Amino acid sequence: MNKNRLLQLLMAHRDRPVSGQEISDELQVSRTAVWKQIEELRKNGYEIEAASRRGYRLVRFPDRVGTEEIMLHLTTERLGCSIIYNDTVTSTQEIVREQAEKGGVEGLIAVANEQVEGRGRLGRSWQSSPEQGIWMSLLLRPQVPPRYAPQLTLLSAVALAEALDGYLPEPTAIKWPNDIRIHKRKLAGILTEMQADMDEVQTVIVGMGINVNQADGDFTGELAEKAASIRQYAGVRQSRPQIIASILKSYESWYNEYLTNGFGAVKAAWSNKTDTLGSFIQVETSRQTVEGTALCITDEGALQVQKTDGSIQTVHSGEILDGPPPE
Ligand code: BTX
Repeated sequence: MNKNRLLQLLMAHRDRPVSGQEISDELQVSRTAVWKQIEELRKNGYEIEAASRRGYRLVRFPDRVGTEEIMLHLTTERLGCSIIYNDTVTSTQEIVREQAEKGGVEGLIAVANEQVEGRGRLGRSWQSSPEQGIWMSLLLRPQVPPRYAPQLTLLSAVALAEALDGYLPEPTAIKWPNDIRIHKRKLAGILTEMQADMDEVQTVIVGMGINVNQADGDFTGELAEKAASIRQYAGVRQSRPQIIASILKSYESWYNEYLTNGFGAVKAAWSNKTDTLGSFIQVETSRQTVEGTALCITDEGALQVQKTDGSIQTVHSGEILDGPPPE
Protein backbone atom coordinates (compact mmCIF):
# COMPACT_ATOMS: atom_id res chain seq x y z
CA MET A 1 0.00 0.00 0.00
CA ASN A 2 1.17 3.49 -0.72
CA LYS A 3 1.83 5.13 2.66
CA ASN A 4 1.34 8.53 1.12
CA ARG A 5 -2.18 7.78 -0.03
CA LEU A 6 -3.07 6.66 3.48
CA LEU A 7 -1.60 9.85 4.90
CA GLN A 8 -3.47 11.96 2.38
CA LEU A 9 -6.70 10.27 3.32
CA LEU A 10 -6.10 10.85 7.02
CA MET A 11 -5.14 14.47 6.32
CA ALA A 12 -8.33 15.05 4.36
CA HIS A 13 -10.39 13.84 7.34
CA ARG A 14 -8.58 15.42 10.24
CA ASP A 15 -11.89 16.64 11.64
CA ARG A 16 -13.27 13.12 12.16
CA PRO A 17 -12.05 9.54 12.54
CA VAL A 18 -11.99 7.41 9.38
CA SER A 19 -12.95 3.78 9.85
CA GLY A 20 -10.59 0.97 8.90
CA GLN A 21 -13.27 -0.24 6.49
CA GLU A 22 -13.52 3.13 4.76
CA ILE A 23 -9.75 3.24 4.35
CA SER A 24 -9.53 -0.31 3.04
CA ASP A 25 -12.36 0.36 0.54
CA GLU A 26 -10.83 3.60 -0.62
CA LEU A 27 -7.29 2.26 -0.99
CA GLN A 28 -8.30 -1.25 -2.07
CA VAL A 29 -6.26 -3.04 0.57
CA SER A 30 -7.05 -5.35 3.49
CA ARG A 31 -7.81 -3.97 6.94
CA THR A 32 -4.73 -5.77 8.27
CA ALA A 33 -2.61 -3.92 5.74
CA VAL A 34 -4.19 -0.64 6.92
CA TRP A 35 -3.41 -1.45 10.52
CA LYS A 36 0.22 -2.33 9.67
CA GLN A 37 0.70 0.96 7.85
CA ILE A 38 -0.83 2.90 10.73
CA GLU A 39 1.69 1.25 13.07
CA GLU A 40 4.49 2.13 10.65
CA LEU A 41 3.39 5.77 10.59
CA ARG A 42 3.27 5.87 14.37
CA LYS A 43 6.84 4.59 14.51
CA ASN A 44 7.78 7.52 12.25
CA GLY A 45 6.34 10.04 14.69
CA TYR A 46 2.77 10.46 13.43
CA GLU A 47 0.29 10.65 16.27
CA ILE A 48 -2.79 8.72 15.19
CA GLU A 49 -5.73 8.31 17.51
CA ALA A 50 -7.62 5.02 17.24
CA ALA A 51 -11.11 4.92 18.70
CA SER A 52 -12.72 1.50 18.76
CA ARG A 53 -15.40 1.15 16.08
CA ARG A 54 -14.98 4.76 14.95
CA GLY A 55 -11.62 4.50 13.31
CA TYR A 56 -8.38 6.45 12.98
CA ARG A 57 -7.71 10.16 13.26
CA LEU A 58 -4.44 11.93 12.52
CA VAL A 59 -3.79 14.19 15.50
CA ARG A 60 -0.28 15.44 14.84
CA PHE A 61 2.43 14.88 12.29
CA PRO A 62 6.14 15.04 12.99
CA ASP A 63 7.96 18.24 12.20
CA ARG A 64 10.19 16.57 9.65
CA VAL A 65 10.92 18.17 6.33
CA GLY A 66 11.15 14.77 4.62
CA THR A 67 9.73 14.05 1.19
CA GLU A 68 6.57 12.42 2.53
CA GLU A 69 5.75 15.23 4.91
CA ILE A 70 6.22 17.86 2.23
CA MET A 71 4.17 15.92 -0.31
CA LEU A 72 1.29 15.77 2.12
CA HIS A 73 0.85 19.50 1.84
CA LEU A 74 1.90 20.14 -1.76
CA THR A 75 -0.64 21.69 -4.10
CA THR A 76 1.72 22.70 -6.91
CA GLU A 77 1.97 21.30 -10.41
CA ARG A 78 5.69 21.64 -11.17
CA LEU A 79 7.59 23.03 -8.23
CA GLY A 80 8.45 20.26 -5.81
CA CYS A 81 7.81 17.59 -8.49
CA SER A 82 11.03 15.96 -7.33
CA ILE A 83 12.16 16.27 -3.72
CA ILE A 84 15.56 15.30 -2.37
CA TYR A 85 15.70 15.20 1.39
CA ASN A 86 18.82 14.77 3.50
CA ASP A 87 19.14 15.12 7.22
CA THR A 88 22.51 16.87 7.07
CA VAL A 89 24.25 18.37 4.05
CA THR A 90 27.02 20.86 3.42
CA SER A 91 24.63 23.05 1.42
CA THR A 92 21.41 22.25 -0.45
CA GLN A 93 22.81 24.43 -3.26
CA GLU A 94 25.42 21.72 -3.89
CA ILE A 95 22.81 18.98 -4.01
CA VAL A 96 20.79 20.85 -6.62
CA ARG A 97 23.89 21.79 -8.59
CA GLU A 98 24.81 18.10 -8.91
CA GLN A 99 21.28 17.29 -10.02
CA ALA A 100 21.28 20.14 -12.53
CA GLU A 101 24.46 18.78 -14.08
CA LYS A 102 22.78 15.39 -14.41
CA GLY A 103 19.83 16.96 -16.23
CA GLY A 104 17.52 17.40 -13.20
CA VAL A 105 14.06 18.72 -14.00
CA GLU A 106 12.80 22.21 -13.41
CA GLY A 107 10.98 22.32 -10.11
CA LEU A 108 13.30 19.88 -8.35
CA ILE A 109 14.01 20.87 -4.75
CA ALA A 110 16.58 19.82 -2.18
CA VAL A 111 15.72 20.21 1.48
CA ALA A 112 17.81 19.50 4.56
CA ASN A 113 17.21 19.45 8.26
CA GLU A 114 20.64 20.96 8.81
CA GLN A 115 23.38 22.54 6.67
CA VAL A 116 26.91 22.50 7.98
CA GLU A 117 28.22 24.88 5.34
CA GLY A 118 25.13 26.97 4.61
CA ARG A 119 26.06 29.81 2.26
CA GLY A 120 24.91 33.40 2.05
CA ARG A 121 25.74 35.86 -0.73
CA LEU A 122 29.23 37.19 -1.42
CA GLY A 123 30.95 34.31 0.35
CA ARG A 124 29.15 34.89 3.65
CA SER A 125 27.84 32.01 5.72
CA TRP A 126 24.25 31.20 6.61
CA GLN A 127 23.45 29.68 9.98
CA SER A 128 21.30 26.60 9.33
CA SER A 129 20.81 24.82 12.64
CA PRO A 130 19.00 21.46 12.79
CA GLU A 131 15.22 21.39 13.25
CA GLN A 132 14.84 25.13 13.37
CA GLY A 133 14.45 26.38 9.86
CA ILE A 134 13.80 25.66 6.23
CA TRP A 135 16.96 25.18 4.20
CA MET A 136 15.88 24.58 0.66
CA SER A 137 17.12 25.02 -2.91
CA LEU A 138 15.00 25.08 -6.05
CA LEU A 139 16.07 24.33 -9.62
CA LEU A 140 14.66 26.54 -12.40
CA ARG A 141 15.35 26.55 -16.11
CA PRO A 142 13.79 29.78 -17.35
CA GLN A 143 14.38 30.62 -21.00
CA VAL A 144 15.39 34.23 -20.54
CA PRO A 145 18.50 36.24 -21.40
CA PRO A 146 21.11 36.46 -18.63
CA ARG A 147 20.60 40.21 -18.25
CA TYR A 148 17.18 39.42 -16.74
CA ALA A 149 18.73 37.52 -13.83
CA PRO A 150 18.00 40.37 -11.36
CA GLN A 151 14.31 39.99 -12.19
CA LEU A 152 14.38 36.42 -10.87
CA THR A 153 16.08 37.60 -7.71
CA LEU A 154 13.25 40.06 -7.10
CA LEU A 155 10.62 37.49 -8.05
CA SER A 156 12.01 35.12 -5.41
CA ALA A 157 11.70 37.80 -2.76
CA VAL A 158 8.09 38.59 -3.65
CA ALA A 159 7.06 34.91 -3.71
CA LEU A 160 8.78 34.10 -0.43
CA ALA A 161 7.60 37.22 1.41
CA GLU A 162 4.03 36.66 0.35
CA ALA A 163 4.07 33.04 1.53
CA LEU A 164 5.62 33.92 4.90
CA ASP A 165 3.07 36.68 5.49
CA GLY A 166 0.45 33.94 5.80
CA TYR A 167 2.14 32.77 9.00
CA LEU A 168 2.77 36.12 10.65
CA PRO A 169 0.59 38.61 12.50
CA GLU A 170 2.07 41.51 10.53
CA PRO A 171 3.56 41.75 7.06
CA THR A 172 7.22 41.32 6.20
CA ALA A 173 9.18 43.90 4.21
CA ILE A 174 11.77 43.29 1.51
CA LYS A 175 15.18 44.94 1.75
CA TRP A 176 16.79 45.25 -1.69
CA PRO A 177 17.40 42.95 -3.33
CA ASN A 178 15.90 40.05 -1.43
CA ASP A 179 16.20 40.03 2.35
CA ILE A 180 12.88 39.29 3.98
CA ARG A 181 12.65 41.22 7.20
CA ILE A 182 10.26 41.88 10.04
CA HIS A 183 10.90 44.87 12.31
CA LYS A 184 14.14 45.23 10.35
CA ARG A 185 15.34 41.80 11.48
CA LYS A 186 16.21 39.15 8.93
CA LEU A 187 13.65 36.38 8.78
CA ALA A 188 14.80 34.85 5.52
CA GLY A 189 17.57 35.18 2.97
CA ILE A 190 17.80 34.16 -0.67
CA LEU A 191 20.85 33.14 -2.66
CA THR A 192 20.36 33.06 -6.42
CA GLU A 193 23.06 31.25 -8.40
CA MET A 194 22.90 31.20 -12.16
CA GLN A 195 24.60 29.39 -15.00
CA ALA A 196 24.22 30.98 -18.38
CA ASP A 197 25.77 31.19 -21.82
CA MET A 198 25.85 34.36 -23.92
CA ASP A 199 22.18 34.35 -24.88
CA GLU A 200 20.28 32.31 -22.41
CA VAL A 201 20.11 31.30 -18.79
CA GLN A 202 20.76 27.57 -18.42
CA THR A 203 19.91 27.01 -14.80
CA VAL A 204 19.01 29.10 -11.81
CA ILE A 205 19.39 27.64 -8.35
CA VAL A 206 17.38 29.57 -5.81
CA GLY A 207 18.47 28.89 -2.24
CA MET A 208 16.08 29.95 0.48
CA GLY A 209 16.91 30.02 4.16
CA ILE A 210 13.97 30.70 6.46
CA ASN A 211 14.15 30.97 10.23
CA VAL A 212 11.07 29.16 11.50
CA ASN A 213 11.17 27.76 15.02
CA GLN A 214 14.09 29.48 16.74
CA ALA A 215 13.12 30.79 20.16
CA ASP A 216 14.47 33.84 21.99
CA GLY A 217 18.07 33.08 22.85
CA ASP A 218 18.64 30.71 19.92
CA PHE A 219 20.25 33.49 17.88
CA THR A 220 23.60 34.32 19.34
CA GLY A 221 26.49 36.64 18.51
CA GLU A 222 25.79 39.13 15.73
CA LEU A 223 22.53 37.33 14.90
CA ALA A 224 21.04 38.11 18.32
CA GLU A 225 20.35 41.64 17.09
CA LYS A 226 19.88 40.96 13.40
CA ALA A 227 17.83 37.78 12.98
CA ALA A 228 14.25 36.76 13.68
CA SER A 229 12.13 33.63 13.33
CA ILE A 230 8.47 33.16 12.46
CA ARG A 231 7.88 31.59 15.86
CA GLN A 232 9.13 34.70 17.67
CA TYR A 233 6.40 36.76 16.04
CA ALA A 234 3.65 34.17 15.59
CA GLY A 235 4.04 33.03 19.21
CA VAL A 236 3.89 29.29 18.50
CA ARG A 237 5.96 26.65 16.72
CA GLN A 238 5.16 26.27 13.05
CA SER A 239 5.00 23.26 10.73
CA ARG A 240 7.98 23.45 8.39
CA PRO A 241 6.58 21.09 5.70
CA GLN A 242 3.40 23.16 5.55
CA ILE A 243 5.39 26.37 5.10
CA ILE A 244 7.50 24.73 2.37
CA ALA A 245 4.31 23.85 0.49
CA SER A 246 3.03 27.43 0.85
CA ILE A 247 6.32 28.82 -0.46
CA LEU A 248 6.28 26.55 -3.50
CA LYS A 249 2.65 27.44 -4.18
CA SER A 250 3.35 31.14 -4.05
CA TYR A 251 6.55 30.73 -6.08
CA GLU A 252 4.82 28.71 -8.79
CA SER A 253 2.11 31.27 -9.21
CA TRP A 254 4.57 34.20 -9.48
CA TYR A 255 6.86 32.23 -11.77
CA ASN A 256 3.98 31.36 -14.11
CA GLU A 257 2.89 34.99 -14.14
CA TYR A 258 6.45 36.04 -14.98
CA LEU A 259 6.91 33.49 -17.77
CA THR A 260 3.54 34.34 -19.30
CA ASN A 261 3.28 38.09 -18.88
CA GLY A 262 6.77 39.30 -18.10
CA PHE A 263 8.20 41.28 -15.21
CA GLY A 264 5.46 43.95 -14.80
CA ALA A 265 3.39 42.42 -11.99
CA VAL A 266 6.49 41.19 -10.12
CA LYS A 267 8.03 44.66 -10.31
CA ALA A 268 4.85 46.25 -8.95
CA ALA A 269 4.53 43.72 -6.13
CA TRP A 270 8.19 44.07 -5.17
CA SER A 271 7.97 47.86 -5.16
CA ASN A 272 4.91 47.65 -2.94
CA LYS A 273 6.53 45.35 -0.43
CA THR A 274 9.95 46.92 -0.04
CA ASP A 275 11.03 49.40 2.60
CA THR A 276 14.09 50.33 0.54
CA LEU A 277 12.53 52.62 -2.05
CA GLY A 278 12.37 56.19 -0.86
CA SER A 279 15.03 55.76 1.80
CA PHE A 280 18.56 57.09 1.91
CA ILE A 281 20.98 54.21 1.38
CA GLN A 282 24.62 53.32 0.93
CA VAL A 283 25.08 50.45 -1.52
CA GLU A 284 28.36 48.64 -1.80
CA THR A 285 28.92 47.27 -5.30
CA SER A 286 31.95 45.34 -6.51
CA ARG A 287 33.56 48.61 -7.61
CA GLN A 288 32.37 51.43 -5.37
CA THR A 289 29.97 52.60 -2.69
CA VAL A 290 26.96 54.48 -4.03
CA GLU A 291 25.14 56.82 -1.68
CA GLY A 292 21.75 58.40 -2.26
CA THR A 293 18.00 57.90 -2.31
CA ALA A 294 16.66 54.60 -3.65
CA LEU A 295 14.31 55.70 -6.41
CA CYS A 296 12.85 52.73 -8.24
CA ILE A 297 13.43 49.38 -9.93
CA THR A 298 14.13 49.39 -13.66
CA ASP A 299 12.39 47.10 -16.14
CA GLU A 300 15.43 44.83 -16.01
CA GLY A 301 15.25 44.58 -12.22
CA ALA A 302 18.14 46.89 -11.30
CA LEU A 303 17.98 49.56 -8.58
CA GLN A 304 18.14 53.27 -9.41
CA VAL A 305 19.74 55.55 -6.87
CA GLN A 306 19.62 59.34 -6.97
CA LYS A 307 22.89 60.66 -5.62
CA THR A 308 23.18 63.88 -3.62
CA ASP A 309 24.48 65.73 -6.69
CA GLY A 310 21.19 64.86 -8.43
CA SER A 311 22.65 62.33 -10.87
CA ILE A 312 21.07 58.91 -11.16
CA GLN A 313 23.04 55.69 -10.94
CA THR A 314 21.78 52.22 -11.80
CA VAL A 315 22.98 49.41 -9.54
CA HIS A 316 22.65 45.83 -10.80
CA SER A 317 23.91 44.03 -7.73
CA GLY A 318 25.34 44.95 -4.39
CA GLU A 319 24.69 45.18 -0.71
CA ILE A 320 22.94 47.91 1.24
CA LEU A 321 25.08 48.75 4.24
CA ASP A 322 23.29 48.46 7.57
CA GLY A 323 22.24 51.49 9.51
CA PRO A 324 22.21 51.43 13.31
CA PRO A 325 20.91 48.15 14.84
CA PRO A 326 17.12 47.83 15.27
CA GLU A 327 15.42 48.81 18.55
P1 BTX B 1 23.23 37.14 2.85
O1 BTX B 1 24.63 37.22 2.39
O2 BTX B 1 22.27 38.21 2.49
O3 BTX B 1 23.18 36.98 4.42
C1 BTX B 1 24.23 36.42 5.16
C2 BTX B 1 24.37 37.22 6.43
O4 BTX B 1 23.16 37.13 7.18
C3 BTX B 1 25.46 36.68 7.33
O5 BTX B 1 26.68 37.32 7.11
C4 BTX B 1 24.91 36.96 8.73
O6 BTX B 1 25.17 38.29 9.11
C5 BTX B 1 23.42 36.86 8.54
N1 BTX B 1 22.90 35.51 8.81
C6 BTX B 1 23.52 34.31 8.78
N2 BTX B 1 22.68 33.31 9.09
C7 BTX B 1 21.48 33.89 9.34
C8 BTX B 1 20.21 33.40 9.73
N3 BTX B 1 19.95 32.10 9.89
N4 BTX B 1 19.22 34.32 9.92
C9 BTX B 1 19.41 35.63 9.74
N5 BTX B 1 20.59 36.15 9.38
C10 BTX B 1 21.62 35.29 9.18
C11 BTX B 1 21.36 35.41 2.35
O7 BTX B 1 22.69 35.76 2.31
C12 BTX B 1 21.15 34.13 1.58
C13 BTX B 1 20.96 32.94 2.46
C14 BTX B 1 20.56 31.71 1.68
C15 BTX B 1 20.53 30.49 2.53
C16 BTX B 1 20.00 29.32 1.77
S1 BTX B 1 19.61 27.99 2.80
C17 BTX B 1 19.41 26.96 1.46
C18 BTX B 1 20.51 27.31 0.48
N6 BTX B 1 21.72 26.60 0.77
C19 BTX B 1 22.71 27.43 1.11
O8 BTX B 1 23.88 27.07 1.39
N7 BTX B 1 22.28 28.69 1.05
C20 BTX B 1 20.90 28.76 0.67
